[in-house]
Amino acid sequence: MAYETIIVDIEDGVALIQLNRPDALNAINSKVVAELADALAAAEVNDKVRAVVLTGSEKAFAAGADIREMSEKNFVEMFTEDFFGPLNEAFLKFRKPVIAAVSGYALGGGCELALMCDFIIAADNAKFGQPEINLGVVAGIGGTQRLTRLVGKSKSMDMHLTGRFMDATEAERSGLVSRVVPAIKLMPEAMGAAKKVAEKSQVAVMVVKEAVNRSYETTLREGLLFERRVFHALFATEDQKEGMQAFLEKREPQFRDR
Ligand code: DAK
Repeated sequence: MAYETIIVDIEDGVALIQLNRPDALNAINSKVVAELADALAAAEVNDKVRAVVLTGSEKAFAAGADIREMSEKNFVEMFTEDFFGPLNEAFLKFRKPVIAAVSGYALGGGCELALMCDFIIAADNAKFGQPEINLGVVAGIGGTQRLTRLVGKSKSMDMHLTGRFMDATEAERSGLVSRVVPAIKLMPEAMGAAKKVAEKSQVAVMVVKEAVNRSYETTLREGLLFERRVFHALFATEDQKEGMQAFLEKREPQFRDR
């Protein structure tokens, strides 16, 4: 599929997906939703892709859902089209790791898009916010849920109720992002992290993603059991034998995803 609103490049096991609507600060419209969902589905079945980096431009990761497109819609249209539903589903289904590389604005649906990724690396000029309250609505693709789990109730309420923006330092302090780097170093940092992940055993990588995500869905007791069982299961792989043998032989492991 030829894309209009995103650019996809595959390099060294990493698919770099860049939002490409610079005139609208990468606002997410239905075309972006469809193209992102398609790119993820393609990445899932492409053996050359072992990790994904999702990014925007220097000024904006994404300034939210496209207000122009949304403004005229009524309830029946939103509901029957399940506006934004396919994007959420595409991320929930995607089993390889996705790193968000955020520079500039990540607002509303843009912040929520970053939150759908497995972790966020931010440039020092990043600004996160859930300003939907200013438009007379509420976050609708995970903000009230995912942001709250990451930063806690008080800060999440503050963000959603006041619509204020959080800078990169506050975002890192609050656990929203995993690293902050100077803007100029954002892409090397994110691509470097993704390439590092791409070198690991893909089976183990996918198990890590499943296990960490499971912690949001279950009790601690069940989560601990799930983790222990998948740990046991990895002893059925050649990569576990190789990884441990390589350590003992003081060499780099050669994983074969088996
Ligand atoms: N949508 C459409 N166009 C946008 C946009 C957006 N979200 N954000 C910016 N743009 C456009 C501007 O209209 C402008 O276009 P032109 O006027 O040049 O044609 C261009 O991008 C540059 O923007 P500015 O001129 O405003 O640039 P500034 O540097 O002055 O300001 C800003 C940057 C990011 C502070 C400002 O653009 C801004 O406040 N943007 C809106 C931010 C926002 O409110 N985001 C939240 C949107 S609501 C759901 C589905 C979706 C959602 C919820 C539920 N369900 C299905 C359940 C999500 C909702 C949202 O995300």
